[in-house]
Amino acid sequence: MDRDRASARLRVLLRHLSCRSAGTVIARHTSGVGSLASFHPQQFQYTRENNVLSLEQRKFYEENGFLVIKNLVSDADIQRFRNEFERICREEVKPFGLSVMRDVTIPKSEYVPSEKVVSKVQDFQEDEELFRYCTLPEILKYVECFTGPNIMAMHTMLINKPPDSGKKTSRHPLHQDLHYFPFRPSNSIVCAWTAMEDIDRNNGCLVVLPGTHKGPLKPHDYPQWEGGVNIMFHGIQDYDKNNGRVHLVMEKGDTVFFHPLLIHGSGRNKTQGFRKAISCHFADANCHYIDVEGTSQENIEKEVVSVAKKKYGFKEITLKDVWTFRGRVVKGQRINL
Ligand SMILES: O=C(O)CCC(=O)C(=O)O
Repeated sequence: MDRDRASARLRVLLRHLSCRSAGTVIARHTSGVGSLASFHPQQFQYTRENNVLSLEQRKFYEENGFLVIKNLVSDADIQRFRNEFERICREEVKPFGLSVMRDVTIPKSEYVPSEKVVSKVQDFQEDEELFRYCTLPEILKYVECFTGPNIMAMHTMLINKPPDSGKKTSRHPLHQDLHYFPFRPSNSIVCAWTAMEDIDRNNGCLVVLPGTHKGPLKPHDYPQWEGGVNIMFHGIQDYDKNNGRVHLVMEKGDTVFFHPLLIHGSGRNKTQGFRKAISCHFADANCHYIDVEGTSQENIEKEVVSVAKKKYGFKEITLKDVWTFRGRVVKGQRINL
C-alpha cells in the first residue's frame, strides 16, 4: 500500500474510532477496498457466521484485524474487577497460579503490598471474581464470532499501567500475541481487552497496526531500551515503519477484539493515575498445541518454562503443561487444549 493510501485509510479509521455514540465503533471501507455489496461471504477467513456481527463489522475485522465494541462491559462489573484487583495487591487474597508483576523501575526492596507497585496481574484463572470477566455473556457473544462455540479462556491479565517514572518503561513494545502461544490455528484465537476507565494517548492507549494480522509471525526479543524493559515484554525488531498506526482511544467499558497476529503495543502513561484494562485471550477448544522448538518462539518458551519451574517448584515442566494449566473452558466442551 502506498503512503497516501495508507494515510487516507488511517484518517477514515481515526474518524470512526473517535465517534462517541453508544454501540459499535467500526471503520467503513475506503476507496480501494471493495464495497460491501460486492463482498462475498466465502472471502471471510477471520470471522464466522453467527448473526452477531453485521456484514460491515465482519468486513472491518477481516481487513483490519480488530474491532471495537462500545460500552460492552458495565460499570458495576468493572468496579468488581477493580475491588478484587485491589484485594490482590493488598495480599488479602492469593489466587493459585497468579503472577503479580511490578514495573522494572521499582526495586524489590521497595516492595510494599499496594496497587502502586503492581503493574500487572496475570493468570487469574483460579480467581473466580476476576475470572467472571472471561465468562460474561456479552463478551462471549462476540468471542464466538472468532472462535466458534467451544471456547477456552487461555490467558488472562489485568494491566495496571503505572505513571511513567521518566524512563519510558511503562510503554509496551510493538508485538504480536501469537509469539507467546504454542497453539494454532491463529485465526481461531482472539483477544478481548476492556478499558476499565477512559483511555487515551495521555495514559497510554493501545496502538495497533491495521491489517498486520494478514502477515506472518515475526521474531521477537527484548527491545534495547535505555531505561530498562519489563519482564517478558518482547517486541518485534523489524516491522514496516510505513504501516499506518491507529491509537485506540476508548471509554470505560469499551472492548476491543483483536487477532493474535495483529501488531500492537501501548504508549507511555504520562498521567499520575494507574491506567487499568482487563483482558483475556480466547481460543477455539479444537485448536492444537504445536512444538515451538527450532522456531522464533523458542526464546519465549525457555523463559516461560524457567519461570514456571521456579514458581511451582517442578523439575520438569513443558510449555504445553503451562498452557494446559492456564486454560479453562468457558463455553461448550474442552477438546484439545
Ligand atoms: O494494556 C496494555 O498496555 C498492552 C497489553 C498488551 O498488549 C499485552 O499484554 O499483550
